[in-house]
Amino acid sequence: MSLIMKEDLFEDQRTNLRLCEGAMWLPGFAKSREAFLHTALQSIVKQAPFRNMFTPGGFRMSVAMTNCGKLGWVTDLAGYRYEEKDPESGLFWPPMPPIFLEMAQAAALKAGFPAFFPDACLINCYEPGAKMSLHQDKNERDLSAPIVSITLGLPATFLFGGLNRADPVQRLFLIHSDVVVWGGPARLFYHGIIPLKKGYHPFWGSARINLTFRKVA
Ligand code: MD6
Ligand code: FE
Repeated sequence: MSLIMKEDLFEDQRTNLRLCEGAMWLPGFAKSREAFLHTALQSIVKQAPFRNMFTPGGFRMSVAMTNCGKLGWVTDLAGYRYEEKDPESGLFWPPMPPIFLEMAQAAALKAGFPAFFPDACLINCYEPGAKMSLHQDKNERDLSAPIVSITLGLPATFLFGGLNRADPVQRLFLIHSDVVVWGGPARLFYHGIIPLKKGYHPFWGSARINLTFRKVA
């Protein structure tokens, strides 16, 4: 937390944007840490590979997922929930790497949430065509904490609505290293991702990786 990196000070031209009370878009915030994030992610995926889980309704999700941290988000025919162990391996989820935690806390602080202690990090992998329908994140017991969301690799159009599914949505074009912080009165707002377009990122290849940090328990 005490190490200030140059790239954090001389960020690109896009400026931080408050989307509404409680939600903030921090363009390029993860840039200076991308190599560390990449290395840490590779070791997580070795222990707990990406997999396409099933919704309670029996549909296979187009987004492949894994987790790190004390708790991991899972879904199957029994429902959505958090589990301490990876149901595929029976092992605890890999621990949250210090670089992940430091990044999430720095972003939360910037958005006005000074004491963020996430116990879960859901890692989403989108290949072209993968999407996330409008949903609310409401499986977390502690709704006072924000969610910190990081985009790596290919860009995606993020839909950001309101408290009701039918509320109008804003469309945000999130690119590599953008961070969105989401809490307070916006914590339960509907959101989603439109089908990913094909592309190639020199460092991350042909997929979009999204890390979302949550305080669950
Ligand atoms: C994604 N993100 O960006 C999906 N949820 O791929 C989410 O579902 C999400 O970005 C809560 C808060 C921020 C998010
Ligand atoms: Fe979500």
